[in-house]
Amino acid sequence: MNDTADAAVPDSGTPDLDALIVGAGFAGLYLLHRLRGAGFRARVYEAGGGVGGTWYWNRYPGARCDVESLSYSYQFDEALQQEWEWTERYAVQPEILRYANHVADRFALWPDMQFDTRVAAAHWDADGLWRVRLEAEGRAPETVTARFCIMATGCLSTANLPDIPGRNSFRGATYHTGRWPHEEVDFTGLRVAVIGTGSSAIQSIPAIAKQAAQLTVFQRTANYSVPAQNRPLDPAEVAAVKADYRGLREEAKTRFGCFVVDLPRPSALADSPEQRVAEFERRWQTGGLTFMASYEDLLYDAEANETAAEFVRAKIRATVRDPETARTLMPTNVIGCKRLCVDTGYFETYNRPNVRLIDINEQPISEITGSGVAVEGEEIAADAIVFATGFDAMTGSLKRIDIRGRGGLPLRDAWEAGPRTYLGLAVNGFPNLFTITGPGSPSVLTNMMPSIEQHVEWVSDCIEALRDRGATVIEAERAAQDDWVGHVNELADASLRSTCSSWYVGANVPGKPRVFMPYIGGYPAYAARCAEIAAAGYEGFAIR
Ligand code: N01
Repeated sequence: MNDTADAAVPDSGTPDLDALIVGAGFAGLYLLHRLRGAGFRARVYEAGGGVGGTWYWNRYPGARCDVESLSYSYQFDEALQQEWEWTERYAVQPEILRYANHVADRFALWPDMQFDTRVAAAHWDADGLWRVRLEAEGRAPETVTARFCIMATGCLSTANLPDIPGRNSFRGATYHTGRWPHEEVDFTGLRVAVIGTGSSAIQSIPAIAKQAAQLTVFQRTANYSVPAQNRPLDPAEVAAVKADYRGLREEAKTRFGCFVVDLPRPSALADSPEQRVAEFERRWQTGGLTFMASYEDLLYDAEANETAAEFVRAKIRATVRDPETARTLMPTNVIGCKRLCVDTGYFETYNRPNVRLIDINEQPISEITGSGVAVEGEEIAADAIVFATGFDAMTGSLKRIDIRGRGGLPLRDAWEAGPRTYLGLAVNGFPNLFTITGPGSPSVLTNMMPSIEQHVEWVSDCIEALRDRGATVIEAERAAQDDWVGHVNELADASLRSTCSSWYVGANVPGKPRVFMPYIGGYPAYAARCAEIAAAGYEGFAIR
């Protein structure tokens, strides 16, 4: 840590808060608990009307986590993880939201959280404080000062709504999966159009198809999906995990994605075709994200990857009765390049007589009309349109806030060519600003809950360390940030994951710079590096 860098900051007086936290998702809740416990005056501001972050907004039918519930939960408090009862292998959205509310109750977080309040701007002032502008409907904007500003804004929270001509002329109801209404949406007897075939679409399409009179799916890129094989949790299995919850958590921390699946075999190409199919089939039957852990080289060797891709295509061919629909559903890109989807009855849904698939590469959408979706050659009548078109991932929620650092530098300008961070936690030019699971950290490539906990603990330990030595300002150094960005890019370039038009590289948002945003080296290597940097007195940070 470099104590001498940069000019001294004038005494700033007492701010309204030691730490201002943006967002009441799982990161914001734990930050508040942890910082308060360390004696800091912390407060959460949240645009939504309740806690839960992504699980507050993503209420679409079929929404469920595809990391197993016993692992997708906090581990920082043993009593909490012992007392909470998950009911299914993969928890549904309402259950995860209940869990978030339970955590807020259990740790008495409510008095220090303010809802329906959007953080519109955060400006670093010469006096060494963040001045944060809050906006709430029906109230005059308010400014709060804070020593530290912590962005717990989530990686997938700013909806991507494509600018399709005529979108606003549609007379029926429109929905975005990531902004689903709180009241129940009933599609019974309606003609529904779903645009997109990512994870949210793949979860919601089977549920919508059961209600709708007619469902038309507009697909731009076919997607790989594996069955969840969801089931109620067996009490004996839960008891076994709870008898040594710490053991499961510690084991997870040694794994790439920070959750435990069967260890991969070394190389798909080293096995015979029969052995390979047997291994893929075993993982397929186990269900979920374990499929991509079949072999170590699936994301590094195109030929190995193709063996897994072809296995999934064969499953689609065997499941979908109409050969033309099956062909359209078969992806041709690298498996795992876009986030692997996990489904319950997705491909089977296309065997229903009320479901139709349109490949918009062959029949492009020309416009949305008052009464439906017009593609080349025909208009598909619809009473409702569901945009399952994803998010402005990882940077969208940060760039939406007018964040200005030293010398008034806007974050939007600093990141014009793509996000640049040190460890995905801090940004040069933006002192005392932290980003939880920011770009440049493993985040979305891992189980988000332990990745959030690792960041929250690192940040709160860092703020405590500053207090202990009487320092008030910390800032990532330019050289350390450049080295980290270089390292993140180098790892991404070696992987097949960076080779397609995914939201990992920002390709889903027109005009967004193409940069592979998450750190691809896995949780263990990343967490070890963060710990080393802290142990070395916050190497790569200037502190004063
Ligand atoms: O979004 P997506 P999502 N015209 O970006 C298409 C997490 N998640 O909300 O692939 C037509 O994946 C787009 O097409 P293309 C998970 O990490 C987790 O589904 O860009 N189509 C794509 O098909 C996931 O990866 C869980 O060619 C357009 C779709 O819309 C991430 O969130 C559940 C279009 C968007 O897919 C995002 O998933 C759900 C346009 N103009 C989500 N623009 C669980 O844990 C976009 N598309 C269970």
